[in-house]
Order: sequence, then structure tokens, then C-alpha cells
Amino acid sequence: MFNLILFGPPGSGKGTQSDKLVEKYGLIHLSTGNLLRQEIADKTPLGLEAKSFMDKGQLVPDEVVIGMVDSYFDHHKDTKGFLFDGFPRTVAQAEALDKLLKLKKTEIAAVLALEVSEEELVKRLLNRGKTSGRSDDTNEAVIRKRFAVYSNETTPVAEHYRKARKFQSVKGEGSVDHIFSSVCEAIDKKMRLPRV
Ligand code: B4P
Repeated sequence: MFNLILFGPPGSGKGTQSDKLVEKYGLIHLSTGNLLRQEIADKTPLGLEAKSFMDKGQLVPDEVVIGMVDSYFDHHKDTKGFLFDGFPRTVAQAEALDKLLKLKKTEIAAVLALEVSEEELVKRLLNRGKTSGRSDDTNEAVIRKRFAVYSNETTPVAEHYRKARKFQSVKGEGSVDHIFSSVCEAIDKKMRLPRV
């Protein structure tokens, strides 16, 4: 299996790049943001709980997210690999993911982090808020709160993977296609495949 984490702050383009990456590499896309939004749309108890955190720009509790990922794994037993988008977002989630992958006798091959300035991120998210119907994108105070949460709770995840020599930064500003080719270049090196 080839398992990749796409890492970066809210609005850095993880979802945008993931859609293109899963198509090219045939990986299963595991976006905890999308899974949580689906639970909200389906009005499940998990969705109702998650919504109260997401609307405030907070992270959904680890046990909820880890349980959801575990059950997603159970539904995708035969895959050539996962692309994790927006997960893990805390060190506890990273440790849980390491354990879950170990049980499957596999591991993370690489963590690619999209680097984008905060001003560009705010611009992108407010712009997305105009059309996405996402309540967490329409209020600048909530967006700033998400950056603070990212800085306090999610940046330590980078250190977790730096220690394991799996972490690599990629410039996340510029055209979507240009960023995509930088990300593919990094992945291909990891996979030791010639570039297509
Ligand atoms: P997510 O759904 O993961 O979304 P995100 O971080 O806000 O955005 P992403 O980086 O995917 O940006 P996108 O490509 O869409 O999280 C939402 C919330 O869910 C979290 O705040 C949290 O509450 C909860 N959650 C999710 N996972 C969790 C977890 N593991 N634990 C706890 N809570 C969790 O791009 C953003 C915009 O920029 C788009 O409009 C796009 O079109 C635009 N864009 C992309 N690339 C661009 C480029 N190169 N140039 C210009 N614009 C670009």
C-alpha cells in the first residue's frame, strides 16, 4: 500500500489537490472534513455533535474522528492506498493512525504540507464561503479561530512526522495545476516511478 497525508492549514488546497491526486494515483480519498459534512447532511447524532464544533472553528473531538476513520477503513479493505486529507489534525490522531496502519501491516509513506500565507488563506476561505454554503467559511472571526487551532493543535503533527523523516513542504501558492505538478513530483520520487 502507498499511504499519503496531504497536510496544511484550512484553505491551503488539500481538498482541491486531493481530488486530482486520487484520480491520478488510484488512492482512496479519506477526507475527515467531507465525512463530517456528510454526517451533518444526514442529520446523524455524530453529525449533530460535529456541527457544534465545526461552526465555532473548533476541532471535532479525537475519539469521534478516530472512530469514523476506523469504520471507513473497515469499508475499504482492499485498496492500493489511502490519501488522507485533513487527517490527522492532532498528535493523538496521528498516533491512532500509526496504530491502525500497523494493524494493516502498512505505514505512512509521506506527508506533503502545502505552504500558503495566512492572508491568502483568509481570501480563499471567504471566497469559498460565498458559494459553498459552509457556515465555517463565512465569518472571518471563525476562520481566524481555525488558524489558531491549527497553530496550537495541528502544527505539532508536523513534528511527529518530521521525527519519522516523512515530512516535506510544497509551495501551495500559484495555479492549481502548478501546485499539482509539484505535489506529483514529490510523490513520484517517493514511489520511485518515472514522471508521467
Ligand atoms: P476540512 O474539510 O478539512 O477543510 P479545510 O481545511 O477548510 O480546507 P482545504 O485545505 O481542504 O481547502 P480547499 O482545497 O477546499 O475541515 C473543515 C472542518 O472540519 C475543520 O475546521 C474541523 O472543524 C473539522 N475537521 C475536519 N477534519 C478533522 C479532524 N481530523 N479532526 C477534527 N476536526 C476535523 O481550498 C479552499 C479554497 O481555496 C477553495 O475555494 C479552493 O477553490 C481555493 N483554492 C484551492 N487551491 C487554490 C489555488 N492554488 N489558488 C487559489 N485558490 C485555491
